[in-house]
Parts: sequence; C-alpha cells; structure tokens
Amino acid sequence: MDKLERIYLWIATVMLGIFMMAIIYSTLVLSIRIPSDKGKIIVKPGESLVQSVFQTPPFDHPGLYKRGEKEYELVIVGQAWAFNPADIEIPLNSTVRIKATSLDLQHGFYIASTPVNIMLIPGEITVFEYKFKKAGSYRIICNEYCGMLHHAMTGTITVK
Ligand SMILES: [Cu+2]
Repeated sequence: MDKLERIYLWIATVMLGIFMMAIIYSTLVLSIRIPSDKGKIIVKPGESLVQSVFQTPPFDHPGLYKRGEKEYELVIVGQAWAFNPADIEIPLNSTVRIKATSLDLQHGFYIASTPVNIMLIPGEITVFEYKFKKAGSYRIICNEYCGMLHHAMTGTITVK
C-alpha cells in the first residue's frame, strides 16, 4: 500500500469515528431526536400501528380545529397515498399548528411556496407552526418517495 493511501485511510477512519461519536453524543447527551420531541404513538400489544393512530387523540379525528382567535390546529394523517384531510380551508392570517403523523411509511408534507416541509414518520408525531399571510391556493406535496403512487399523494390548502 502506498504511504499516501495509508494516510488517507487513517484520516477517513478518524473522521468516521468523530462522526459516530457526534451522533452518539447528540442522541444520549443532548437528547436530540428526529423529527421532534413532540411525542410518539404508543402501540399497545396486539394492536397494529394503524389501529393505535386512530385511537390516539388528536389523530382519531384528523381535520382543522379552531383553538383561539386566528389560531388553528391542523391534524394530519399521512398514508400511502393520501393525506387525511387532503383539502383544507384556512382563514387568512391564521397561525396554524400542524400536528402530523403517518400510518404506514415515511411521507413528506410540503406546502409549496411556504417553509412548511415536514417529515411524517410512522408512529412519530411532528409539530410545526406557520402563519398563512397570503391568500391563495397552496399545493400539498409528499416529497418523500413512498412507492408506486407517490406522485399522486397531494392535497390543497386554500387560504382566504
Ligand atoms: Cu407519501
């Protein structure tokens, strides 16, 4: 083996070690979890994830709920290959707290022309807040490849 090759291999090994330590440190010491620490769906013994999601509030009733003056909570359940609900109407200038999860696979929840781009992970609850300040129609897109009809996994948000 060439001397230079050996040096490169050593550098690569040391870097890999540092990255592994960083992952372990961020998980165990800093308690960083993906996608957030907003909770999990607890699957009871003998139950499937689908049953557990539909028995865990607020996911037992997906939809848009008024929580205050110009404040809403949007409960979204993603599944292959649809969002529930898929067509949502939001009053202009409302702050929407999106709470989302997935029933089966990893999906994306991206609202085009906004910074809302969240990952829906089976059994994990993701929360994201956004204020809709511009009226119009926004397309919801699944941007995590989730199989055959991934391209058909869309929805619409109408802000007015
Ligand atoms: Cu999807």
